[in-house]
Amino acid sequence: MATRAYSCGMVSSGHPILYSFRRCPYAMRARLALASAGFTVELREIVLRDKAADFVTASPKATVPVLVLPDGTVIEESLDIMLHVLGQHDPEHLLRPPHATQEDMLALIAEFDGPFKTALDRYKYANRYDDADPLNQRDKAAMFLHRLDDLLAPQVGFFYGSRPSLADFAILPFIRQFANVDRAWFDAGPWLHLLSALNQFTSSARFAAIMGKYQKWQPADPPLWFAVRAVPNAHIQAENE
Ligand SMILES: N[C@@H](CCC(=O)N[C@@H](CS)C(=O)NCC(=O)O)C(=O)O
Repeated sequence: MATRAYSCGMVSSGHPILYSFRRCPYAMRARLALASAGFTVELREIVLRDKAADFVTASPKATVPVLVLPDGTVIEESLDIMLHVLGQHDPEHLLRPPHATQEDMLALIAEFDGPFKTALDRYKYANRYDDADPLNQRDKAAMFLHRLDDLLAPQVGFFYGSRPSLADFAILPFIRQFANVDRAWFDAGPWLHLLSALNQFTSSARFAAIMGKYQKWQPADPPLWFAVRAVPNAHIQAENE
């Protein structure tokens, strides 16, 4: 895991600081892991077109999410944040699903962070890329969806068993992003298990709890505590009913 030390005296509360952006799927990953662990962090909402100086000082690469630990360690990759948080406390066993090893999950996540995300960006933001044909890119991204649909077929709802895992929470925010580019097209696709899993995820109490709306953080603001306590994961609730 790549971490950096940060010593500008910005960590004052004894709690980690999460620089986040509500709609960013990478930041959703971090918030989902923190919610699962039940950790409290100070949330600082970043506006990407007007990044706070403290955020850029903490992490010059300036992408969200960034987690600054009380000892000044800076974790600036979403997956590293998930692994760090769940490595400390993993009450829902996201790192140990019934039907996969951590290596299996990391391999799947790498496919979605790599070629799937490359195609997704060229589909969603085709005008930012020379020669990107959005429909061709949509087809490229869609090839990866069949893989997920096959994984979901035996247990309906989760990639690796009867409860969510690191892979579900790392990948589903990006499936949501892909689906929302053209929701009617996605909903008509041949990935019924994935559609059902996505709908279950986005309508869960857990997802609602990590999607709170916050004002842009200003240095003079009092700390805004992000602490998801006892919000059931709708998946687990359903399993126990
Ligand atoms: N590899 C990074 C990617 C994070 C990322 O690209 N986040 C986007 C927002 S969704 C961002 O901050 N982009 C910087 C910008 O738009 O200036 C991670 O996993 O955390």
